[in-house]
Amino acid sequence: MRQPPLTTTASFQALATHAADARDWLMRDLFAADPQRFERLSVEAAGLFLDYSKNRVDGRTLELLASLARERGVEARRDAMFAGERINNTENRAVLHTALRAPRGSKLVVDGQDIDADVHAVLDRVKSFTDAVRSGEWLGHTGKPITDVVNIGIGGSDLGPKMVCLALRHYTHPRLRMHFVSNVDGHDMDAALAQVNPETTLFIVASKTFTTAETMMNAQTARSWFLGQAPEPALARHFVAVSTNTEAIKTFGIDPANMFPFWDWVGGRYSVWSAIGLPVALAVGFGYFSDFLAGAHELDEHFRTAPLEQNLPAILALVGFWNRQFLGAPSVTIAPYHQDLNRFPAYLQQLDMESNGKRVTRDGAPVDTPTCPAIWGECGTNGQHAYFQLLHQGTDVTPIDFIAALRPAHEFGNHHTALLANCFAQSEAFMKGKTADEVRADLQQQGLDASEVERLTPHKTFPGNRPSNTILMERLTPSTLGALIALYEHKTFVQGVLWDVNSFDQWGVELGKVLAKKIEAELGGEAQPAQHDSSTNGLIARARAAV
Ligand code: G6Q
Repeated sequence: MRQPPLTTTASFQALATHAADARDWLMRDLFAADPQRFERLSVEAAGLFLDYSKNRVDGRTLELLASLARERGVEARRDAMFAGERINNTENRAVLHTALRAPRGSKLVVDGQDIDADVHAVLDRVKSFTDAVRSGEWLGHTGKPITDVVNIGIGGSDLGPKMVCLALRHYTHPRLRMHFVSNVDGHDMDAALAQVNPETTLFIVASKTFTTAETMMNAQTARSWFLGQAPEPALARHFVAVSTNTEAIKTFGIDPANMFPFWDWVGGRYSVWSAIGLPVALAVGFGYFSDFLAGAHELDEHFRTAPLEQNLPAILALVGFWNRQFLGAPSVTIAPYHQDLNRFPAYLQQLDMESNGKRVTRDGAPVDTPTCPAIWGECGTNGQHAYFQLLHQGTDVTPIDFIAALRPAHEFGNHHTALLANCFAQSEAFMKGKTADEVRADLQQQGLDASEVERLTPHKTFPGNRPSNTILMERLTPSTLGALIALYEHKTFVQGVLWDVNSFDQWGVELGKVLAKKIEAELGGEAQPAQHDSSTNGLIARARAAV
């Protein structure tokens, strides 16, 4: 059904009126007025606890946001996604990453394809292959067990497995070292190959399409490097592929028996749950990989069944939408207070910005409001010593998602106490700020004279009233990590429905690819200055002169 422009909807207009009042609210006052605020504005599911009380919202804001979600058809679109309808309308595809983590027996059949059977048949193959590599039964061509795995992929075929392998490093097999090569920059491959031995290395060529330029170049380089030191038949023990493109894999020279398939209804950035997760299953073993899928499934069930008012992904999406639309927040910071989630902000950058970085609706009309904010971040406490200055005292309001585990996976207890103290202190500081009067009182107490107090006060004042969410889990485990990723996937989905964009295509990445092909030919061959502007020609000329 065609959606009316967002700003013309009754709920959006009610929110806009409400927002005019909310602009003057101080969160300090909201907390003071309601001792139950934390209890009322927090929610728990699938091992995740979300505190969203430190946002500039009240009960009415949340009611209006839930009405907007209903008016935009969030529940119906959610159900359509789970049922396998072709909601990716510009590519005419279903969007079924949720089916990849559904337990055996879910009986989902879409367009005659028995999704449940296909998914579990591949998972069975992932299990037997990863069991064999991990146990040492799968040997390299000279009879030695595999010690190193090099995943060659980019974008969705890299970010997910890499982030998850890092996050679950406590669960990884002691013999297997994981490497990820994504960049066409030869330094990336060079660094990986310098660390591995061809006799004991397994290469995974991970590409949904098996046409991605960077991955193809990296895969060819790895193949040549390997064949420089091993005979051709050895390829079968050292190269496997994850793809939807069987023909291209055969052409590349990988035995189809070493291919792990997936399907066009799995978007790249939603593919870590598919055979693209092979590095994860190799690293942590199929049991923990299954726990990872099960954690995501538990969150899926929550998303599918909980009313919007108690639905974690819906709340995260609605509050984020409020901050973007009505408080004008141009970006969102992701701050995991867990070093093992080091790559999580980068992962979310792709998930959110590639999904909702759109400017037209599903019908091709311009979206009449700003859409996806920029997503960025870094682990706490490191970020505190870098860009948190801007978050506290800069001119933009930047909402922050704090993410922490209550229990660490190490035994240095005092470190964890310090870490959590910092995490909670930051959210408190963002909310409360420090008024000019409070600063003055402090400075006077330090014995500064009156003119010095006045000179320093504006610099030391914190406006506060800056929104944040805090997501807590008991521990970072395969299951809670699965739930955490699914939480953000569905948050992204809900925001996409509010803006009425197609969150599942990514046409914006195409133009640069086409131009890069042309310029690559010019760098190695004849320049075509008539095709470019003076800047691009100038840059090409400099690179040609340097060769
Ligand atoms: C993700 C994008 C993109 C994709 C890469 C790799 O949603 O589509 O990041 O994953 O371009 O694509 P291939 O897996 O086809 O090599």
